[in-house]
Amino acid sequence: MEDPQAQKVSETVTRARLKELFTRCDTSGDGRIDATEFKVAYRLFSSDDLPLNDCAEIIRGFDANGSGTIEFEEFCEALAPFRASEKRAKTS
Ligand SMILES: [Ca+2]
Repeated sequence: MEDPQAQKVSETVTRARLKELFTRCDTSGDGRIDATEFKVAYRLFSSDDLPLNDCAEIIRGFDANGSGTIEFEEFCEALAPFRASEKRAKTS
């Protein structure tokens, strides 16, 4: 049985890291990542230049509420698969 306290702490740390990442992407600081900000962030993390249309397409895939931008909660959802694999890597 997992220690619920430890689990809660690691969850908080992960969200804090996600928030930090999100803030870095959200250069305008309005709490949303639009296609232009995504393009800049993508180039920063992958050093690939993605066309703005492709950025908008990717955002549409994550954009659960149809706002055309990625909000923090959507950002967390989008990165959930990576968080899961991070957890697996730690326990194995
Ligand atoms: Ca923004």
